[in-house]
Amino acid sequence: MLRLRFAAASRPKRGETASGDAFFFKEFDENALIVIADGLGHGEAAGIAAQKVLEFSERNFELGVELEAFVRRCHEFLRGTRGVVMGAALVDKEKEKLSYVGVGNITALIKTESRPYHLTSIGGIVGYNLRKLRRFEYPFESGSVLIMCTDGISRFTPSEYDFADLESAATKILEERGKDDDDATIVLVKCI
Ligand SMILES: [Mn+2]
Repeated sequence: MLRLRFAAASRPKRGETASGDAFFFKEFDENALIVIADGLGHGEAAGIAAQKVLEFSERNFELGVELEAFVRRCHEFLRGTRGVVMGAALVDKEKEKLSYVGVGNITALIKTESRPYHLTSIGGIVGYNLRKLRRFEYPFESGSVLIMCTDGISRFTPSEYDFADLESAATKILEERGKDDDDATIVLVKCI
């Protein structure tokens, strides 16, 4: 069975105290659920929507094994808020597979020894308008790193970073690629 390492780095937009981004990581049974969310806009109202994603995830992480249902129920829970864009990934550590459901502008990819897999998102806003969800499956093997970012992180080439120390990699990417004019969050999950 795969073993996972997790690291994240996050900070609000310059001049703001509250962040509109949130992330969640939970291992249960042979699975791990990873969630990242970016509340529409920034500041307090965006933060309320993002915090609701955390609250939902903490209560319902076991629903992660049905990832579309997890995101759809989260959508219902967020109604009346500003809404979020979000990515939800479920790692099956036994089958060495990663399932992904992404809605809106979240960057997600798997860095492997050979080629990166870019994880596909559909359009929409969780809590506001959601089309039919699509779940994509990818191999997730020893040495692979899942990278998930909100759009407060500028595009970067993963091969330019060293993921041996995951905490340092998350901190360095946030420092070097974080945009001043948005909340910024990066989440890393590595298979060892
Ligand atoms: Mn953003």
